[in-house]
Amino acid sequence: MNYDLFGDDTLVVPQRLALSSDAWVLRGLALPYVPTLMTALAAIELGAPFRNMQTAGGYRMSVAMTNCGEWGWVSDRQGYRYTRQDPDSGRDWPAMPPAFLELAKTAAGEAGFADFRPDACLINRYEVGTRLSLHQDRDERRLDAPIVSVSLGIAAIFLWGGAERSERTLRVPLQHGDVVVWGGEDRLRFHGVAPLKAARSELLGERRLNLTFRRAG
Ligand code: MD3
Ligand code: FE
Repeated sequence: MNYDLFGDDTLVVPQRLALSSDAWVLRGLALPYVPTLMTALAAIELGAPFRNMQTAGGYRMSVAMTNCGEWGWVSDRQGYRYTRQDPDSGRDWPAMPPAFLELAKTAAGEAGFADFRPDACLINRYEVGTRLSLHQDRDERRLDAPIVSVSLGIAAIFLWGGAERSERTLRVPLQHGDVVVWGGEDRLRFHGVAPLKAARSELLGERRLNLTFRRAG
């Protein structure tokens, strides 16, 4: 991938912001990939539609989710886990598109994590007003691998906490095309997404999509 987004020699120069020692915001890194990502997403949605999963407590998550790759993250009355098949259809999750893998590997490399080979991509869909409460990502078998997150559509405030739930959170605005990579000592930080404020994106309307790439198996 080159950074000549507009094909007229105008270069998109990604900005790297260190949130901490092992967490990076790569501003706009995903922009050149957007058309390819959208085509691939449409195909994934046909095979594995977005759904609002249940929690162990019986609530439904406000964020709608689906997956692609060898493993998919699911939540139901039994709790959280990764599965090889979509429980709604009984079929394997749609394969990880090559452009997804390339973006995830490139982003991880830019943040200093060589040889990232994700086998799971959780796709979150936020409507205005929806949120993701503070949590840790610890259902993956490989906590030594980083997680790569790609934001698309309307902006969100990402909540960046500490090692304990009670620690204060910083608010990090994430825009369309931004990529966040976190691993190492930041891998188990508490984090979440503040209720999405009303806005309109050319590409996605009043919505935000987030792709998170993980090494789950
Ligand atoms: C975690 N998704 O799916 S990813 C999730 O925007 C999830 O949909 C959010 O948390 C979303 O599990 C956030 C972005 C992110 C960025 C930096 C982090 C998560 C982080 C740093 C440390 C821990
Ligand atoms: Fe998370």
